[in-house]
Amino acid sequence: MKLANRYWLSSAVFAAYIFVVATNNETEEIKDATANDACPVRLESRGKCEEEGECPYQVTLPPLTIQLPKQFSRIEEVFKEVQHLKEMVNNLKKSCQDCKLQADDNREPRRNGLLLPNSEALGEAEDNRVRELESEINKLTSDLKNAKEEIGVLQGRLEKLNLVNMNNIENYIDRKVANLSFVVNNLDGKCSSNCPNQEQIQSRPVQHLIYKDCSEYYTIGKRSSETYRVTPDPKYSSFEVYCDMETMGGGWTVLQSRLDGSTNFTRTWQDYKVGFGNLRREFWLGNEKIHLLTKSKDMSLRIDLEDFNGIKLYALYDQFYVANEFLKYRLHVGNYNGTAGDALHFSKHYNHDMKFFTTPDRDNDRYPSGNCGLYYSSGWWFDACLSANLNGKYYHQKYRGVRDGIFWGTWPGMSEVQPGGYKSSFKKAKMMIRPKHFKP
Ligand SMILES: *[C@@H]1O[C@H](CO)[C@@H](O)[C@H](O)[C@H]1NC(C)=O
Ligand SMILES: *[C@@H]1O[C@H](CO)[C@@H](O)[C@H](O)[C@H]1NC(C)=O
Ligand SMILES: *[C@@H]1O[C@H](CO)[C@@H](O)[C@H](O)[C@H]1NC(C)=O
Ligand SMILES: *[C@@H]1O[C@H](CO)[C@@H](O)[C@H](O)[C@H]1NC(C)=O
Ligand SMILES: [Ca+2]
Repeated sequence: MKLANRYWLSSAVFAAYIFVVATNNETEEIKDATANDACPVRLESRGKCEEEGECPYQVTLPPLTIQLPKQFSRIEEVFKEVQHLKEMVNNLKKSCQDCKLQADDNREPRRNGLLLPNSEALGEAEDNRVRELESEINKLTSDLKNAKEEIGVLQGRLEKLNLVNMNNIENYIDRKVANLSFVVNNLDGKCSSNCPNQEQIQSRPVQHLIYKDCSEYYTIGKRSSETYRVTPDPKYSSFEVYCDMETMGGGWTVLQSRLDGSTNFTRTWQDYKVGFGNLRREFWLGNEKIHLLTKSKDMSLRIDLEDFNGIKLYALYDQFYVANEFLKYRLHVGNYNGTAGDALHFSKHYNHDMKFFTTPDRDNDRYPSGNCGLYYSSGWWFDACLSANLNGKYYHQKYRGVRDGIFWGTWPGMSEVQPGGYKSSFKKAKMMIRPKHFKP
């Protein structure tokens, strides 16, 4: 109701103003016309009337009284009212802006509703509420700061706990494994001495059927590098492997091969577990098979690398064992010898020995805030993250960006920064094993 009233008043004032202007303009035009008519009464005595515009004259008009409609007497009143309204509107506008700022900070619907201005007394109340809200917000802000600090402290403690637990678990597992190996060795010894007949019966017919790895095929005279069927543990089924019968005397069971990029090595835990690719070209034999092969005998690992300049180097490890899936296919590698450098034990901070296997979908690495397998598109015994990764992407030449290619950190010139940020890759990589005491 009040609003409508105000609107009517403003309109009336506006109309009146227009009217006055129009009147003034008309009056002026009439005056001009009168002046242009020029000298209705002329005083000729001075004779100075030749020059135009300097004509002295005198007009006497009868007294004039204009009767204005009585509403005009209220004009002053109306102006005052308008002034008042204007001030009010300004006040409301100001308090409304405050409300808006407040609302942006504090999205509480109930408060928002109350902030709609609808009386003059509201201005002061608003100011008070604004101050109240301000102090409330200040309080909340400092509370939040305290909470954040507390969270930081808790996070730190949690990380410490995690580390402690992890170390405990690792130590526990190591002790258990050592114990189990000890027990198993004892049993083996007992069995071979207590049950010689049984073993002979078993081994005689078996000898021609079961070959544990490529070295046994070599021993029976096989000399061509080919795929052969091996049975490293009679409790599990046999499987095909590729045998290298040439390198350093031969008898090598090949675990991994890269040579042209025909096989994608960005794979899941399951793929790395059972193996993938083509045994005659590029492949990963499979962690389960690698475990069985390295469990049955003490194995040496040989890694052969060739870069795009035709340089060929190798790394030989006298000790190589991959644990079972329960132990996340943990790597045990040691006693380096060779020409390519010991990139698996690069430094205290980059050491792949005793690390779990990690794939893009299974994070067992030592990098707390991410998955190295995902970042480097590979399955590998990542530390945090790598000084070697033979399962990286296959690049046919130098590449830029993330160092997710095939990588061997101790390769000559590998760690030097190349112009343009280029990284070198490898043309060929191969991993293969042979019994430690094998003599070709
Ligand atoms: C009178 O009217 C003319 C146009 O009609 C306008 O240009 C002029 O500004 C007006 N004068 C006044 C004093 O309002
Ligand atoms: C292995 O474990 C058994 C039983 O848990 C225990 O009696 C034995 O002393 C342990 N041996 C070693 C070498 O820790
Ligand atoms: C390899 O496989 C991954 C995962 O399936 C895929 O994202 C990627 O594009 C593949 N790379 C190539 C070169 O095909
Ligand atoms: C490395 O291999 C070479 C050649 O087989 C041998 O002479 C040398 O003793 C080996 N070194 C070690 C540390 O095993
Ligand atoms: Ca991680």
